[in-house]
Amino acid sequence: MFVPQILRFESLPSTNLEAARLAGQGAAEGLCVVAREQTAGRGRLQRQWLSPKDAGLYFSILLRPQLQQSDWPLLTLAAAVAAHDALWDACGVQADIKWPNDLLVNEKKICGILAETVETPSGRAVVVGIGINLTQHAFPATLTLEATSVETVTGRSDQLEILLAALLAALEKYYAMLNQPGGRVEILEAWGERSSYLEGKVVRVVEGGDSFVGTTRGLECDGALRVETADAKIRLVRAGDVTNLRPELKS
Ligand code: BT5
Repeated sequence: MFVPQILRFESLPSTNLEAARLAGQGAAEGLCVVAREQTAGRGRLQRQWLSPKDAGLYFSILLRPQLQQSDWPLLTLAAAVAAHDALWDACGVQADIKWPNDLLVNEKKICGILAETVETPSGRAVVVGIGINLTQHAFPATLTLEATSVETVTGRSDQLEILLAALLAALEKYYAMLNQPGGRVEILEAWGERSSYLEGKVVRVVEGGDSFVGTTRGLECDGALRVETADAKIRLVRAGDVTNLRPELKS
């Protein structure tokens, strides 16, 4: 369990960077950083997360997990489950989870999650950063092809505070679940119930310089995605990008 402590900023380069900086100064588990805009919002693999002013929730939380390091990937799955539930509870948005932790509506990204480990004087910690789009007016045209927002789905963009409250409640719930005996399995099940990517999805996987096509076949107990290739072999994906090759776009 953690006790949330929320620090709010008008503008930051990145809420993850600020949370990591404070972690280095000894900040406690549960420290949350929220900014109205990010000038250098970060995605995975040095990619960018567009974070225009008041257009989304830009949030990071510091965790100091007692879990075995090998279970830490489950933290990002738990964060995806929490963001999924928060979007539903606060905004009535039903999202799909794309492995490992993108949230999509109609195949477009509404939420991205970036978990980063940080070395601190009191041990290794994790900063989990979550970006949720509330509106996409300020996005360049190229991004509107791949991104969506709460406003595009529901017509409303004014739910930042209730979304934040729902996100904190859900993070507390699933973090506590993960820390209980048997919690790993429960998180994997919760993830599977919310993701169309669990089983039978034809995907392209890009991992480092490698790229292959296959069909998803569930998760390993550490959260790796099992993908069956044309030669009936199972490959385990731990760090790649996964794309649906047969999108069924709704209006
Ligand atoms: C992610 O990376 O999806 C992780 C994003 C995490 C953002 C949060 S915001 C709070 C915290 N502080 C940070 O600095 N970061 C975290 P990735 O899977 O690499 O996706 C990045 C890609 O998504 C980009 O290359 C674009 O194609 C696309 N993208 C950029 N901005 C977007 C947005 N606002 N909405 C949807 N897609 C976006």
